[in-house]
Amino acid sequence: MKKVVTLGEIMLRLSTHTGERLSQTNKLTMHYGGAEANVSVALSRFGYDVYFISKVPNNPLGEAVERHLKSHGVYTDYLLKGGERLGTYYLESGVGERSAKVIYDRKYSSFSNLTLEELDLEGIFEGAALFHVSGITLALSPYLRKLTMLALQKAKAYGIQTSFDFNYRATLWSQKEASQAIKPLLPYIDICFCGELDAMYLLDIPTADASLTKTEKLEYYYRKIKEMYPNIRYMSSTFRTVQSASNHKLQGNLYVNGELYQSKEHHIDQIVDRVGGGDAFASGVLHGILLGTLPPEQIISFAIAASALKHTVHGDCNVFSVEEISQFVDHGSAKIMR
Ligand code: KDG
Repeated sequence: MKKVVTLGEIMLRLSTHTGERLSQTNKLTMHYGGAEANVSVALSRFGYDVYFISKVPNNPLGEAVERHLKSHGVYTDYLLKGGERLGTYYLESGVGERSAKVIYDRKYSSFSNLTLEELDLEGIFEGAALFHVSGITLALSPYLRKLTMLALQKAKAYGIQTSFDFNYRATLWSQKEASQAIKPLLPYIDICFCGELDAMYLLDIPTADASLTKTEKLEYYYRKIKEMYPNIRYMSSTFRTVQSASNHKLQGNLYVNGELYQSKEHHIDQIVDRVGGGDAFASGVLHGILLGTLPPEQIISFAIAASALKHTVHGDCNVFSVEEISQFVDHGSAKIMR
């Protein structure tokens, strides 16, 4: 199967139970998260040989993380050991009108302290079909910004497709910092996950005419990005229509060869856990592109079905197979899987 390389932080996630605030709870549930780690797990489950580059502490938590990755078939050859601690985040569950809340505790993590000297990029990309990374990695340290640039350059030198998810997190860095870090990388990107807000606030594209529909606005932003970075072959994002806290509609967008392809809307009438929905979507798009034979309409339908299904299970990872997602493509509505 094709080889995929990713670079990012894997974190411990501790979530409160429904109806409990972090400040009052005495019971937390463990999961593992991290945008690129989630994509790695999904693509590995789809059958790819995924190599996850990261660093975790040499302690039982580092071991647990490695076991998690391996249990999903992800290769940990480039999972360095050492440093101070595993990045952690807390998820306070939302109820009704009260939204869920993410609280990071990831400063001084082993991954964020990774230095350029520790990782030899030589050989990692040999034989790979795709390298994927996200803006979260860039936000964590100046070293990781440099490492990401070097990795992208190396991947391009090997003729490998590259994918970048903006994944802007306002609690990690400012728009200005993100913009300055992301812009120089885009000339090395083939597949880009970004939406209207990324285009406006991180790429400084003038705001679309207010009279346009939301689809026309997205087409306008994607056209502008393509003018600035003609190397980007695919751009993709989701539209989310919020009906109520647990009831959303999701639609996928994929822009390729000057055309915007849209999936039908998936109606999720009982959201269990939204976290990782974007990574499940990105994995679906990447799978469609890596197959090399799927028309854009089918790529985007598969990706949005993968994301809708992710909303029905706890944890950050997409744990559905290609067959299950494919069967779900024609469903209008996502229900809890028991
Ligand atoms: O995309 C999901 C991620 O946001 C989640 O797994 C945690 O990587 C994470 C982050 O930094 O927010």
